[in-house]
Amino acid sequence: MKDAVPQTIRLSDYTPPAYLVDEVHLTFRLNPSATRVTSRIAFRPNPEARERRFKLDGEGLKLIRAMIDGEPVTPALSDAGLTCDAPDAPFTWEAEVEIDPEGNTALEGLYMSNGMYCTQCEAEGFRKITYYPDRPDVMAVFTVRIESDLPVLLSNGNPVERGEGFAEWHDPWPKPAYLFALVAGDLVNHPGRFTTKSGREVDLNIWVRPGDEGKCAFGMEALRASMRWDEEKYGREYDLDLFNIVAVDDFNMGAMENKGLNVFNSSCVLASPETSTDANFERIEAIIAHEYFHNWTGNRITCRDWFQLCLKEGLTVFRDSQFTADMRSAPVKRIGDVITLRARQFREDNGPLAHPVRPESFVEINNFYTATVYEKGAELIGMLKTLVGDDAYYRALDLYFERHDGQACTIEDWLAVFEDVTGRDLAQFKRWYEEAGTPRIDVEESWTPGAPGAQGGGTYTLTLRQHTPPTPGQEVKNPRVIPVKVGLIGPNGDEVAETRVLELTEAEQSFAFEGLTAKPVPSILREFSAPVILNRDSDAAERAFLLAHDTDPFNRWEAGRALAREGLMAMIVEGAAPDRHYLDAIERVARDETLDPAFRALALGLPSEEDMAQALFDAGHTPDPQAIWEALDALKSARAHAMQDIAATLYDAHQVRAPYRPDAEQSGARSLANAALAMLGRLDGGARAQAQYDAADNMTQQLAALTCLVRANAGDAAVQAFYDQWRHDRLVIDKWFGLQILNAEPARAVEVTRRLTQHPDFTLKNPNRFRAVLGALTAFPAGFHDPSGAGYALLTDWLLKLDPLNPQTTARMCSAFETWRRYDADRQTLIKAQLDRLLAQPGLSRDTAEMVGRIRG
Ligand code: 0A1
Ligand code: ZN
Repeated sequence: MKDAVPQTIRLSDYTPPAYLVDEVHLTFRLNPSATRVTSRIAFRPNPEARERRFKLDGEGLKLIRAMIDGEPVTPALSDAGLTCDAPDAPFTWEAEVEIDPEGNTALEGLYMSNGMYCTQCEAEGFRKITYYPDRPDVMAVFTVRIESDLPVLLSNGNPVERGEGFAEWHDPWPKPAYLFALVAGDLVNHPGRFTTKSGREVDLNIWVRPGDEGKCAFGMEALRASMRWDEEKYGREYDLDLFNIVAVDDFNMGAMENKGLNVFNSSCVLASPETSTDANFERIEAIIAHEYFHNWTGNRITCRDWFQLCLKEGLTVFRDSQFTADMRSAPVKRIGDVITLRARQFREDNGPLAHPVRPESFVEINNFYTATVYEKGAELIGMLKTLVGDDAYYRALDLYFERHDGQACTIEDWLAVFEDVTGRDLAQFKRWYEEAGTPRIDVEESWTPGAPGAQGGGTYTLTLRQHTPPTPGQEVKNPRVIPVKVGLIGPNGDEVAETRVLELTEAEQSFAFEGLTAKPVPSILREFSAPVILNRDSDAAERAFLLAHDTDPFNRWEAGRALAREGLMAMIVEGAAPDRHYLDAIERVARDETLDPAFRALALGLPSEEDMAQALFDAGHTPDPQAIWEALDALKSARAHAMQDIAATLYDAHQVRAPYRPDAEQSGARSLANAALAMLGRLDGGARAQAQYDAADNMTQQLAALTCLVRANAGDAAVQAFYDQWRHDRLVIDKWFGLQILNAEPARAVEVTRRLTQHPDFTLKNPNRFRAVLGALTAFPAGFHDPSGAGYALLTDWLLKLDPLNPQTTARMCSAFETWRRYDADRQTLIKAQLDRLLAQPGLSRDTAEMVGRIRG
């Protein structure tokens, strides 16, 4: 257990470290239940320190001995670390501790996964390995010796020496302890090579368990592409002779950017056509890029403290989005990013867990690896780039790398490089980092025709008003600078004003477009140029017009989405029939051969249940998850009937005959064909899906067919066959668990989940498996929010079981309850009872207690 009284850590309390570290020598004598770690650390007083107290972080360590400059010392120990008298001059600290990797189910620090030793040190895991100033502004050069009979012994940096039963590593780049890594096991590697632009030869490896070596080729190519891209786009070159990636089955997050030794959740690196979907391939490519890009944005330049997390995460997410846009389709990537932003970040920003992109306080930092820090953090970089322009953006980045290489920085440092390059005052922009909440922009328009007979004398005026609702602990919000990209379309469908960036800086501001011959239709917030909610009264005809004519692909998609959402609202609130405008307009898009199939597939997507719940709530209604599901179901059926001819044509026309490739072109074709298959499955009882299932030679096709069969209630045999075929493959079986829940009838979802938690392959020890089952239930609102409260109780039962083993994953999963206040009184009572049940649990972890406490309010 961590400290008895959880402390709130505040940004305003930051003080520089009392001592700095120049060098660290670590020796690990690996043993599953009793690993010995000896450390030799060169400390020196920090001239910037405000007080001189020698204090080291440490958790769950058995101290065997400690020495300062060779003399034994007896430090004062606490749950959180130790303090000791120390010289006011440079000195050497030596300590030996014992730790228990096998008993470490929290997966932070040094732990074991299937017989392999592995570390996870971000954010504060290093203190579970040895006593150390475990804070990112203490950067040091590490030398590591690993003693073990295991065949593969890895750490950061370059190998120094390898002998019988040991290996020694040296990382020349000073780094904070959170980037330390060690891996030891019976592993095999998929090798590769990369020559940097200056001619440095770099050895690349992906290390996996024997049997997985056939699933590394795609990851290796993604790594090489990322290395090349960072050189070309940002001028950033790799800085060691070796880059290792390791796949591990038990991992709390997606992957980790440890210097020269990235550790990946195996679901985020292993890929093969037979076992991975197109979406998996795209995600793997993006995560490999993300971790690689951290080498400069995160590792070479790191964060001064954890409040600055968005400094590395927002920027790195932005960079990996640029990479995917370049590798694949930029509009498709943007649409996908906005779908996730709205689903995860808007949900967070409009509920009890709302916090600024740079939070001001936390109890447990692990609870702040959030959509707000990552995804909204990336949106902030995108806005900055829009405001200063591309050229200034890249000049500012050059200055950032030049000025801050080797440093631990803050958001102030980041904004200063933009101010210095552009001369622009970014004080107002900084509010985006400091104030939580999603701004709303209301739009009003007016049209003044030109004098009679005068061609092109008309003026169109847009008035934009911004306001941000209060968020917990922040009642008052100030106007922000919001870049709003706008273009205008004339009545005949031609663009009459190209995209221009309106800078909204006031609470209310008007922008005039002159020289127009007729009243245009505005296309506002093109490319989703700011993470805001845009409110504009519009009718179905105008939405359909933009869906047909907008030159901005994002807004074209957005028009279709709005049309669908408004039609669904009318179905739910007024009992209306499916909207003909929507059905006609979407059919035209589906038929439009000039459009990218991937775009058409996205346009055929419907708002999620979560989108609808938020939209209903914003419009003053109490969302009913079952009613939302039924409306979506009815619209899908109406659409399937209305489009049956075109669906069959699309399905046939987009079958991919060439050998499988996970690229944008093929995956776009498959996604359109599978969107058509889903429509046809509502009409043919799953006949086509069964044929596709039987013929499938890749996971994308197999899973799409299986999903369709389960939805059509015709999947029992295929579900069993799928399990029999893939029972040896953990990652595929995760999919098998999830799809049965996500595609169940809502009234059966809790029962199906409960049954699957009894399955012999279900385990609490593996976060992927836990998320595949319980996470699927929480991702299915109509099932999770069953009016009986059975979904809430089942989730809570399992959270209570997981918490003593793995607080981090438990705490993250609690966000399933974050929207509770938008539901009816009965559901609120049921959820509150479960939140109270969690809080009443003796010994509840700090992670979970903080999350539940914030959610409950
Ligand atoms: N820095 C990693 C993500 C990560 C964060 C925390 C972790 O444990 C608490 C593990 C990984 C990234 O952004 O990829
Ligand atoms: Zn990251």
